[in-house]
Amino acid sequence: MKVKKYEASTIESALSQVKADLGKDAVILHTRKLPPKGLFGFLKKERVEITAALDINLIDPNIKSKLIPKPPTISSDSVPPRFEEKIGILKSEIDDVKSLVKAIAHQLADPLLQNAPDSVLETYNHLLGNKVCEELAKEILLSAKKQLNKGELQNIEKLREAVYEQISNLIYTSGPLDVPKGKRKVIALIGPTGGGKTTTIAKLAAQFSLFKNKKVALVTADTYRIAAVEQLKTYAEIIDAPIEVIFTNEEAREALDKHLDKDLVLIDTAGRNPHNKEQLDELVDLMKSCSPDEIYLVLSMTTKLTDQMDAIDRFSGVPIDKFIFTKLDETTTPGTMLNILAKTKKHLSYITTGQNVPEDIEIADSKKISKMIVGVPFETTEGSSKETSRVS
Ligand SMILES: Nc1nc2c(ncn2[C@@H]2O[C@H](COP(=O)(O)OP(=O)(O)OP(=O)(O)O)[C@@H](O)[C@H]2O)c(=O)[nH]1
Ligand SMILES: [Mg+2]
Repeated sequence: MKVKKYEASTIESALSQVKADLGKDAVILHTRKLPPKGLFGFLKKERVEITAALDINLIDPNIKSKLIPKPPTISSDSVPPRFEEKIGILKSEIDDVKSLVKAIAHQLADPLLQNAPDSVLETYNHLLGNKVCEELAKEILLSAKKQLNKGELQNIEKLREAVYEQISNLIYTSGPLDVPKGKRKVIALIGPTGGGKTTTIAKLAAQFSLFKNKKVALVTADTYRIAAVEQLKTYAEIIDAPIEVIFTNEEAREALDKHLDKDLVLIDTAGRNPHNKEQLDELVDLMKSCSPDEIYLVLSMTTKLTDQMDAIDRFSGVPIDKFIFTKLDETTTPGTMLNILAKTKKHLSYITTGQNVPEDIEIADSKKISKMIVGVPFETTEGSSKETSRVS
């Protein structure tokens, strides 16, 4: 039952309103005269009110069709998707809506983003898209905002430039591995499995021996897989560097004693599962036996941030000096680097950008990484990159 009130100056005009709206099946429930309203009501005419009702099941189909929306029609030539497909589509649409609502809620709740110019929102969303953490993205924007006047803030170019500066300041880099003459340097690379340790050792060994004329020796503690030893042996042969394969901590010490005359000794370690305590304890013992001058944690940038932070946490039993970030060529989320460096305040030494030995390695450059995050494409063929890749 649908009940409605109609008001007009005459009963006829009220009735015609009822008929036009509810049709000829409408039932008049009540009529009454309305007294004139207001201070000078006595000067105005009376009005009429009709209360009419309609039983939706009895009404004229023409009127009913106007009152009840038709279900959407499916064209005969469109094939309805299968149930699972429909569910899949719905799920992804729900996910989209959820993230949109989340983003809007954040933007509404945050004083920085509330009523912010489009340039700020666009840059914020860009940073999030590159996987910079929300809090960090806001901090960066706030600092950038302080550098700009109102007009500059609305100019996306100016804002991005300021954001670029802020990000550069948050990326701590160590510069290249320092290998002074006459003082042997021992470096160990550790990290989760498959991060690129062995390939990076080969790149560093080749760069230092071929381009810097340093006397390099390799030590591998990765004896779990035959292939791992073979992998490093092959590189050692190519660059004509001695290689020691060590099974025990005692052998590690002996191997290092054998190469006191070298400029650089690079120790490759087996990939460790960050959740395997026994493996991590072994690594801690090995590092104590070797006592390298510097320990580098190698992390692949194709790994999720939560897994990387978890690995950093679990490897913290080993005194890590610096990071090497690998597989930059494969990542679409360069903001991850910033999150790690801003959070840990540790220095980044090298980045690697491909599988080619020895060329796909560069000394970490905060400005270049900042460009990647802010949106300028990563220029691996930039004029100076060949020079910087020579680990000088
Ligand atoms: N795309 C790309 N692939 C890389 C890079 N560095 C290493 N890789 C590849 O990643 C894979 C694993 O590299 P490894 O050097 O064997 O990694 P690892 O950390 O020594 O592995 P484990 O010893 O098993 O822990 C290989 O296929 C490498 O060619 C890089 O910068 N970019
Ligand atoms: Mg390896």
